[in-house]
Amino acid sequence: MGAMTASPGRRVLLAAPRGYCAGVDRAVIAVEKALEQYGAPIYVRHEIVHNKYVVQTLEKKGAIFVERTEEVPPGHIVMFSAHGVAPVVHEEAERGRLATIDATCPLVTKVHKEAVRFAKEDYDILLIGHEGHEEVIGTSGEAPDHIQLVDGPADVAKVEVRDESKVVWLSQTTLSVDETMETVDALKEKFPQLISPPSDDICYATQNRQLAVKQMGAEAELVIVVGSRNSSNSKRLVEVAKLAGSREAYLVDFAAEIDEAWLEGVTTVGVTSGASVPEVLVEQVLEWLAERGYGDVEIVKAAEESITFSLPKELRRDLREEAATLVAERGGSGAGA
Ligand code: 10D
Ligand code: SF4
Repeated sequence: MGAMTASPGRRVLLAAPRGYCAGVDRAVIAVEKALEQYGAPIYVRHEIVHNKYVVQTLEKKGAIFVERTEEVPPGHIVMFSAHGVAPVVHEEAERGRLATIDATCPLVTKVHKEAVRFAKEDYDILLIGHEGHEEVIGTSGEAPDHIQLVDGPADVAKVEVRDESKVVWLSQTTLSVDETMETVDALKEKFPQLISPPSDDICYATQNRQLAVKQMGAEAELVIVVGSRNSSNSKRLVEVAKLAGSREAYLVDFAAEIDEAWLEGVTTVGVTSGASVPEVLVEQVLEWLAERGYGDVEIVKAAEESITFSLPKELRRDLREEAATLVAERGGSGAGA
């Protein structure tokens, strides 16, 4: 390997923006703050964000990740992940005598509210998203009788609605912008009166990361996206890079997963990361590349981001006390702390 070098011609294009979005930042800090304020364990329903490193780091600090609300013992605190939950999950927590902290991203909550509003007006809601993804499970749960999932353009043929003059589309926040537009075009062809969401459901962070990777995909022969396999927005970055012209694009959790063979005949390497990825992991990838002659780093800037969200309001209350009271009033073996 040797020292860090910059071999002539070889360079790295580094996407900006990349990595943490405002919703992820808020959710990760919320777990850390809950651990500080209330002590371990803090249960988290579903991975707080879809990143292996984040989950492992929080586990070491005392977070316990579960898939089902029922796994949390009565009298404990449970946090809901940034991807959002259906109303039935709040009911499960209530039945389980749990104090809750909701780390759902406000931009996911916005889509939930749109779903509730259009369902109230008795629209058929076509929710564009990936089947089985946590976010669409949560959004669909707001109005299961009104919402049907459309998983890409190929799904349009099977869509049926009750009244063609009352149809709206909504979407998951982390989709490919271009593929979503293809799906919407196909839906509009079928239902010309289809209405669009009042504002973009695909969030600013998803859009900006795709814009940046598109720019560098046109120049880089190889694009390395840092992100986990279950991260929808990270996976979309790999697809967008390839469509933009990069010969190859790969998703890696850690620098150690990069294969030397990917570099064969490559002069320009693009690097970016998903919205759930801490910057330290990108730094390690840049070091790995520098050790192999790709030490020149040029930023490819597609947008400026300054948005931040305030922490979940529940962090301002004494939740240990609340959880203990729930158990004292309604029975069940409590947290004992
Ligand atoms: O899979 P994904 O892209 O929806 O989630 P990830 O946790 O990787 O990134 C943050 C995005 C969220 C919480 C959904 F908006
Ligand atoms: Fe929120 Fe967008 Fe980040 Fe999802 S990707 S957590 S919607 S800001």
